Amino acid sequence: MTIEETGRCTGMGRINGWAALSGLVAVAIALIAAELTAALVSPSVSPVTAVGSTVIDVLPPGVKDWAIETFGTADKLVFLGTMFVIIAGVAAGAGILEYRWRRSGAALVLVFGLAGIAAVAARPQSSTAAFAAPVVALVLGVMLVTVLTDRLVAWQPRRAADVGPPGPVARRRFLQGVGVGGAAAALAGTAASLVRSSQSLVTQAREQIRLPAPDAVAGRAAAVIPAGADLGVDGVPPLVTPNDNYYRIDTALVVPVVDPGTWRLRVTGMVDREVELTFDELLAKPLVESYITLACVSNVVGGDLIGNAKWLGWPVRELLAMAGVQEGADMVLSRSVDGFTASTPLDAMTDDRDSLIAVGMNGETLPVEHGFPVRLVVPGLYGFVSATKWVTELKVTRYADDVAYWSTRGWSERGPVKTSSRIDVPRERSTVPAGTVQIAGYAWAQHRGIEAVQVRVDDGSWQPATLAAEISRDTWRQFSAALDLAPGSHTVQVRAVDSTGAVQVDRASPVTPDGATGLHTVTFTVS
Ligand SMILES: Nc1nc2c(c(=O)[nH]1)N[C@H]1C(S)=C(S)[C@@H](COP(=O)(O)O)O[C@H]1N2
Ligand SMILES: [Mo]
Repeated sequence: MTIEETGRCTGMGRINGWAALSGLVAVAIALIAAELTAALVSPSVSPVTAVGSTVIDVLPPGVKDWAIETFGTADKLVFLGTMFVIIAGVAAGAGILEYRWRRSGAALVLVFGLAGIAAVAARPQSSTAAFAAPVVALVLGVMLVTVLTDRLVAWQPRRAADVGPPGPVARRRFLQGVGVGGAAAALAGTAASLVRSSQSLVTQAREQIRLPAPDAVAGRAAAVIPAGADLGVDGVPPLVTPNDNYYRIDTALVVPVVDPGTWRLRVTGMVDREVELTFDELLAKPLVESYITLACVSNVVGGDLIGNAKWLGWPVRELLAMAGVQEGADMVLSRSVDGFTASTPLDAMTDDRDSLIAVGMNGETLPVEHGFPVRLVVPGLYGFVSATKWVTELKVTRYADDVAYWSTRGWSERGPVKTSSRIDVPRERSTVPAGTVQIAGYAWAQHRGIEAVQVRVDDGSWQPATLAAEISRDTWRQFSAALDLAPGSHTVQVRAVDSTGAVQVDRASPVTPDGATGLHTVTFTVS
């Protein structure tokens, strides 16, 4: 009996389809079972996120910068989507390979499984338990691609010698394998997401925290926002950014899960005595509440990677004083649970500014994506050199001895915020009615303060804008200017002057290595 006579042979294209499906189902079950395992035994590290995080860490800096600039806060979604497509491609490929050349597809899955184990090993948050998930993925993946291909070969033999049970029986066995596999994947996926949502254990812990009020000692409560701080121009984002709208930038593919009950902050390095602080001890300290505008170094001219919040925390300088900083130190390397580090000039953490070990944001416990339970906020510096979220260690050190995460990836080691300004209204390419046109937005030069804002229309002369009252020199400041403009197209520009008298740099330069310069320019039509 030849293969043709059995009527088994379908077109090669269709067989490839079935083979690809075997690979997809095998890898789907393997990865979903691994996610379930990770959710149960090591919530912060799963094979998929470990591989993703490792890729993010080793990606050429230019690619990351491009991704943040192009996709902004959606960068993680785009990244995960790309990963999904690549994994699906590899899985389908493994299925086809395994059908054509037995063991080759399984070998491919094995290699990816080993890569998963290596990635988990490379994650700073990994414990021994974290290895369970990639091992589960590897074993299941190799086994299932082999078993499903056995069944496919029995139904669609490649050689006469392969022929096993009669066609319809073999077909049923293969389809059953794929179907049961798909159902198992769906079930495991549901279980994993249920477990994940109970990781709301940390969310629950967060909700139960009652933050103390700032200390009653004079100077520890937040400044009262002066009446004239908000000019009330329509279309200008709120002076204090709601937590839900606050920009989020970090390298964490999944938000680190940190239990406040076991969280510790250690002060190490060039100190007289190492200090270890628990969350309860931190809450018992005399806390300060302060409005601070935090900006990302990746914020392009006119961009929105900037926000202003009322932060509650304990001054870093008081913790450093407890530890006793030694002669010769000039930097604090702060470290997060996920391995991210930032290098902050020691001065900025020992002078009188409100550099905070923050636990609260706008009257709420720190949201998880903004660093729960504890993060740093330092007035005057870009986030990448100061605002470590999920912070667990402050190492007092020297720039000569230690380098932070971004400084090894093309960014500078220091990052004072550059004097900048942004026009929020009118919007680019909008049309506004004839008459008096309101130009309004924000200017910022954290810790120096804004002294003046000027606008100009159609390359005319600079004219002073109205400045809103300032909350403090650590926050952004609104401006507005009412201009009479003739109908037609107009271009408006803005520039700020900081309290040292320095005028905002008008020459355009990119965000790397230490923040963009240039003037925000908006073109609109008066009708
Ligand atoms: N652990 C950790 N902390 C981090 C980062 C990070 O990648 N990981 N990114 C920093 C950068 S670049 C910025 S701009 C701020 C952003 O803080 P936000 O997301 O709360 O706005 O966090 C900083 N803290
Ligand atoms: Mo940033």
